[in-house]
Amino acid sequence: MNIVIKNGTVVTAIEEFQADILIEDQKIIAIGKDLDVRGAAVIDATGRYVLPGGVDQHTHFNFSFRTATVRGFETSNAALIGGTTTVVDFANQQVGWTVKDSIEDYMEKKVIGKAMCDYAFHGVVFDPSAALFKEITRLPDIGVPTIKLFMAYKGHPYHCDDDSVFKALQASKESGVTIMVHAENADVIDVLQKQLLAEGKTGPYYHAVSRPPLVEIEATQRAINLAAMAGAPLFVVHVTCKESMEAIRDAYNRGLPVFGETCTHYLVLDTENLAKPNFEGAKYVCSPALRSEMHRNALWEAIKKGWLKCVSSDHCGFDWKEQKHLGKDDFTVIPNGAPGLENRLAVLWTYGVEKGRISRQKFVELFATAPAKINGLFPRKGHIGIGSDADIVIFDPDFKGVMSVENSLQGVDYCTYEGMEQIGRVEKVFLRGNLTVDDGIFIGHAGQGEFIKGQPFGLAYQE
Ligand code: DUC
Ligand code: ZN
Ligand code: ZN
Repeated sequence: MNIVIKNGTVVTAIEEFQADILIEDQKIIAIGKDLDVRGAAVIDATGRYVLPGGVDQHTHFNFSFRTATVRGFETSNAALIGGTTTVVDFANQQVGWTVKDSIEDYMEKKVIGKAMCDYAFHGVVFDPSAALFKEITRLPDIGVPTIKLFMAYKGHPYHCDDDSVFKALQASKESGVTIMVHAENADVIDVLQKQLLAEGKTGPYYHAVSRPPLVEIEATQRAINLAAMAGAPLFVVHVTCKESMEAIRDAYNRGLPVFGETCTHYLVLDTENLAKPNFEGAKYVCSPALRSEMHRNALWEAIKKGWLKCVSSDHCGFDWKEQKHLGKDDFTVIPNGAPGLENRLAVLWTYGVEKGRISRQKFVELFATAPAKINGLFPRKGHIGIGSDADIVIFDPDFKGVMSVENSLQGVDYCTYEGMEQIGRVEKVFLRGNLTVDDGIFIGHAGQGEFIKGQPFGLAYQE
């Protein structure tokens, strides 16, 4: 049966207007006033904003840090109650395997039958062999036009050196693959970690001390130079500090195709969270580390002005009690990562739109449209337009509450934003035309999420 969403204010990345939206066979087929909607089920959105379903281009449903592994796609309904209908998840290459086989294996064992939101993938390099660099050119054939390299994490299986980053950049450009980097200087972090531990500085706060802004700034500048030498576009993930952002902005202004994102937690949390007593600080151990208010303000300006392209969650769900406590006596073994998939809309709306830092249009761009473009999913995803998937959020702007682990679907024993004010609420969500959240409650089922293939030559090749 067709569905019509009536009387709402439709918000896109460029405008907002009063209109009805007609949905048929998972797609938006008409937008306007006085549509012929005979026979359609009517959803009344009076007093509500009608937003495109969010695209979170940075989730780790599959990540391990030493022995600890994150919550998987069994918790992907958390995306939906948070207004995100598509995630682009980091799919790790297995050592000795192709990226293609690794992703197929991941899908078969951990995604299909479990995913509740739609999903696409970035590859993640674990085995930078000659075969891998050849394979990069073929990744678009499997609908994966992006691949990430970790410049950080010395001694971990996913650490990559400059040799690998440069070769990946060289391999990427002909076939429109976007190289993403986690930019931190692995050697300097390793030295600082060892020195701090030798001085008996073992608590979570020293995570930030071992990863000062300059380790990120240096690696970001290096990655930009490697990309320039390779003549390839570059996308820097989770940018946290002013000078890294400025390096990206200035490179772009010099004519280089260099782009970046930031993440929700870097906009509203800071280093002081890591100093919380009773090992609470471990909840905020993620990399790069949280920064000061000066950097937060610079990031808000950057997303408003378009110097950083989108805001992701870097969702990475390790429990505090069992998993973060592995690093009780040594901050270097605290699993890196924090959950946030469910809170991305609430944080951006409450602390961005409601505080007057960004417009509703900019919100939609950062939350849905730009990440869809970066990953070759636009205009199918991230947009309310004729022919787009009917991924639609009906948003109540009048709700007032707080963010909490209570009622969370993230499957993690804490909320990164516990107790913080929340204005507005995701009331209903349609995933390809199917009502999957109603009155804020998930009503869908495991396995309803579909694999969405990304197209090559995304935003990093276009802007
Ligand atoms: N940083 C995190 O905090 N978690 C996952 C991976 C990463 O780079
Ligand atoms: Zn990272
Ligand atoms: Zn990440």
